[in-house]
Amino acid sequence: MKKALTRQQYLDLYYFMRLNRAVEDTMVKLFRQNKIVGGLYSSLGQEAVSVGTAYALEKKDWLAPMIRNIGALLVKGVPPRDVFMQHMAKYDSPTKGKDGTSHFGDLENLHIISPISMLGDLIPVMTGVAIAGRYLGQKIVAMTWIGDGGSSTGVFHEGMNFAAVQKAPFVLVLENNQWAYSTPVKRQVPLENLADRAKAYGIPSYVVDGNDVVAVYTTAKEAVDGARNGEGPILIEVKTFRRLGHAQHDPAEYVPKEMRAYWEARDPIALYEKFLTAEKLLDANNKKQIDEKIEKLLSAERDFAENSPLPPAEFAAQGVYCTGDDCHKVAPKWERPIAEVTPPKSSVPAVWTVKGFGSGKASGGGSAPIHFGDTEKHEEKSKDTEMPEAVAEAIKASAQPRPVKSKSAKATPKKSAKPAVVSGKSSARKARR
Ligand SMILES: Cc1ncc(C[n+]2csc(CCOP(=O)(O)OP(=O)(O)O)c2C)c(N)n1
Ligand SMILES: [Mg+2]
Repeated sequence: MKKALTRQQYLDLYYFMRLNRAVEDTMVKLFRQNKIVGGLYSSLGQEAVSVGTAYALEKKDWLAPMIRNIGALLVKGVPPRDVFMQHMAKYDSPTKGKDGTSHFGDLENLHIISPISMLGDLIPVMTGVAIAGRYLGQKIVAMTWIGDGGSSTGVFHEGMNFAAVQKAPFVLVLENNQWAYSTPVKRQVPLENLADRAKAYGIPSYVVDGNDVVAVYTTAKEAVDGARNGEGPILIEVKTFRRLGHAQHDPAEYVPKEMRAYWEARDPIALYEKFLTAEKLLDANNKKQIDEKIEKLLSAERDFAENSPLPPAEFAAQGVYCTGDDCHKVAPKWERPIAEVTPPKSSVPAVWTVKGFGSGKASGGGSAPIHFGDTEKHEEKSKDTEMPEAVAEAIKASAQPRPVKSKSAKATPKKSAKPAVVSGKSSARKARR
């Protein structure tokens, strides 16, 4: 680990990793007390990924977490009580008790898009957020995460291709924790580095040690800066390990012992403490202060969550669907003159002209909508489209509108549409271990 950050940044990364772990430890206790509604997923051993990547974002940037990214929510500013209350389905939670995990967002202040359970679907959605931000002149970057398993869905590829061709300011963190449920990576992808998927879209990629928070942060920062500067989307593969089962129900006995031992010896928080101590950024006293700060905070947040009521039954049907302004205001926040991107400045001349269309006496002229009744008759006939006489007779007899022969509709584009070229700057780096 290289010393490249400010002391405050180093300590922030430490604090958020510790907070991430402590929030999840608290939820395991709540789960065992039967206070958690639904499943409970864990990011034990993956804290450096959520924290290091989200820490590279600015306040105005947007993120959408997956199940193992509670750390990213904490970095973005979500209070632990909201995470607890979501999992406990409490009335004061962001979804008012309508969800048992972290399916909540904050469009107004924190710029968080709610997770989507269908793996990969957040990729085109966040690409859309990134493009919308660019259109509105906001200079934002959008980020989301995907697992090794999720990177094999169709929508992953559609989304990445869309992001690449649009040069969207979008960063995708591919969290390779070696397992998708009980399937090891090698049994679902014939690649050593999942970052190589980026080559198919002509975008840059990185491979980074996901248990080294400084490496994760510095890589993510470079990616976020590049995306913000208009270089297009970037894929970061972080290599890490899912230390527990898929969720609380899964003892993960299928994980080889040696594999578990290897990664447990590389706990991201323990590794980072060693680094901070060696660099004289953390001593026993600072550590004690941080321990106490987290304990005090979580005890208050947990009390708040426990004291929040369950939702009253009569509210069950409310807030299920967005009902407009009384749900939330969705309005574009322009940060550039709207005239720059709206007609007449943005209007595009018609590309296609079709001889005869729109030139009839009742039409509005050359650019009028197609109006078959007024279309001039064209004499030439093409064998391919010529209608057999018997069919024509039958149509006439049934008084159907006169069919149009498309033979003379020679479409001439004014400008030839050039294929978009995306630079093939694929710079997969080896993991820095
Ligand atoms: C399209 C889709 N297929 C299947 C699932 C069910 N599912 C939920 S999580 C999961 C495993 C995901 O593994 P991975 O992407 O590696 O993420 P990890 O759990 O390791 O963080 C599956 C198959 C889903 N949610 N969406
Ligand atoms: Mg996985």
